[in-house]
Amino acid sequence: MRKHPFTGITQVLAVAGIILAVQRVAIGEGTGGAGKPESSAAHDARMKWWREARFGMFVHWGLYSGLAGTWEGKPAGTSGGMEWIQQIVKADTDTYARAAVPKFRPKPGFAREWAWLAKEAGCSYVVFTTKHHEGFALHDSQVGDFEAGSILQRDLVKEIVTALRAEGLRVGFYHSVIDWHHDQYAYALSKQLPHPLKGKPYPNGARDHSRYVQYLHAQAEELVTHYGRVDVLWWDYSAQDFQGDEAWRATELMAMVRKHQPAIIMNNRLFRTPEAGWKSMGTDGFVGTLDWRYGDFITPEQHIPDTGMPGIDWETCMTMNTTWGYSEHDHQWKSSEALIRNLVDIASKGGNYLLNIGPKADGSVPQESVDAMRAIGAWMKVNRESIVGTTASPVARPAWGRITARESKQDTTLYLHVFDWPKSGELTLEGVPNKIRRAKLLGGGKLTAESRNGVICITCPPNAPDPVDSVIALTLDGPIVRLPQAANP
Ligand code: FHN
Repeated sequence: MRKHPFTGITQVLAVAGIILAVQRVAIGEGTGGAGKPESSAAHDARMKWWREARFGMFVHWGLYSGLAGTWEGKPAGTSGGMEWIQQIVKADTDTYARAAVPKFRPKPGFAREWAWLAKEAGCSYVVFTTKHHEGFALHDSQVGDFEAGSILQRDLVKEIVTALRAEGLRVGFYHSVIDWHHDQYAYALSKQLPHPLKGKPYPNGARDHSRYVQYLHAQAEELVTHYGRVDVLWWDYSAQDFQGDEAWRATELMAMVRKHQPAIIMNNRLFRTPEAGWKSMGTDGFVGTLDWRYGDFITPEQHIPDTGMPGIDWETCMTMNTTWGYSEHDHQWKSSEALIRNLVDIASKGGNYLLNIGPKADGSVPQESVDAMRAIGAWMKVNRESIVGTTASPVARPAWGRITARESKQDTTLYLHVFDWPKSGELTLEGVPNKIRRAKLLGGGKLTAESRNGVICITCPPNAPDPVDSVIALTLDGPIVRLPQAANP
C-alpha cells in the first residue's frame, strides 16, 4: 500500500493550501487576465457596464436568413430555430451552400438600421452572430473561404461594428464553436452536439478535429484583433460529452481572447460542467455557482429563472417569436407587453435581458420585431432609470408587480413596477421599515406616501399611467433594512 505522501506539518500545510485554493475559486478569483487570478474588485470593475446595462439586443443573421425557414419550396417548420435549417433538412454543407448563398444579399446600410433600432429600444449592447453553426463567417477571414470576404467581397462584421459604435452601443460577438461546414470538424466525437451528417461516416475520410480547433482559434483571433474593442464574446455551445479543453482548447482560447481584449466579458458556453454553472444539457439547467475561469455569466435561454441567480451574473436570451434566425413561417410573436414585463422581471432579479431579432437575407428587420423594439423603447424613454443601473429588489416580490432598486448609504430608491394598478386608489408595500423621503410617478406626478403600522401606503391616481407597467419611484432614508424575507408569492 503506498505510504501517504505527507507527514506532520506538511500535511497541515497541504490541506490549508487546498482550502485556500478552493476558497479562491469559490469566491470567483478566476482568470480575468491571461491566466492571472482576477481579484473580485477587478472582476467587479470589468463587469460594471454590463451589470448596469440590463438590456441588450441579440441578432441572429447568416445564410439561414435567406432560406427563411423554407427548403425546396416547403416550410422546414413553423416553430423552433430556423437557423438550424441545415440540421433540420440534414443537408451536407455543399448542398446547403448552393441553396443558401444566392439568397443572402445584404443591402447597403443594413447595419445602421440595426443600430438605430437597438438605440431606440434602450439597449446598451448588441450581440450578433459572427458565425453560427452553419460555419459561414460574416467577417473577411484570411483563414477560410466560407466567409463574407470570399463570397460577397464584404466585411459584414466591420459594417456592423462601425454602425454600432456610431450609436454608442457596446459590441458583442456571438461565435459558434459548433461548425457544420469545416471538413475537419469531427462530429462523431459528441453524441450530444448536433450535426447534419450525424450517424454517417465522414464524407472526406478520417477527420483531425485538432485542425478544426486551430481554425476556430485563428478566426477568433482575427475577430478580437481586427475590429477594435470587443465588449462581449458570446460562445455557443458545448455538451456534457464534449466541452472545454478537450473539445475547443477552451482555456487557451479564452486566454488568447483576454490577451487581446483584457476587458472583454465572456459567457459560460465553452464549457458544460457544474463549475461553469451547468447541471444538464437543458438551457435551464444551472447550478447556483460559477467559477469565473469558465465564464463571466450564466446564460438561461428562453426562460427567466424564478428567483434569479443571487450572487451570479446572468443573462436571459430570448426570441421574440420561436426562432432565432428569420423564418417566414413563424408568426408566434410575443406581445410587447410580455417583452416589457420580461425585461422588468429580469431586472428585478438582477439579470440582463438579451432580446433577439432575426433579420431577413438583405438585413432588413421583420416589422413585428421593429414594432416590438419601438414599443419597448417608448416605455424605456419614460422609465429607463428604473432599469438601467438598478439592482435586484432588496425586498420580497409584491403581488402587484416587481421592484428594482438603487441603493446607497444615504438613501434608496425603490422602483415600484405596478403591473396591476390598485382599483382602491392605494398601493401598499410591506416589509420596508425605512423612513419615506418622497414618491413620484416616472413620467410626471407627485404622490403621497406614508407608513402605517409598518406598511407603506401610496395614494395613486385612479387610472394607471401605463397599462403595461407604471413605475413609482419611492425614495427612502438609508439602505434598505432587510427584514426576514417572506417567500415570493
Ligand atoms: O443552437 C443555438 C441556437 O441556434 C441559438 O443560437 C441559441 C441562442 O442562445 N444557442 C444555441 C441553442 O442553445
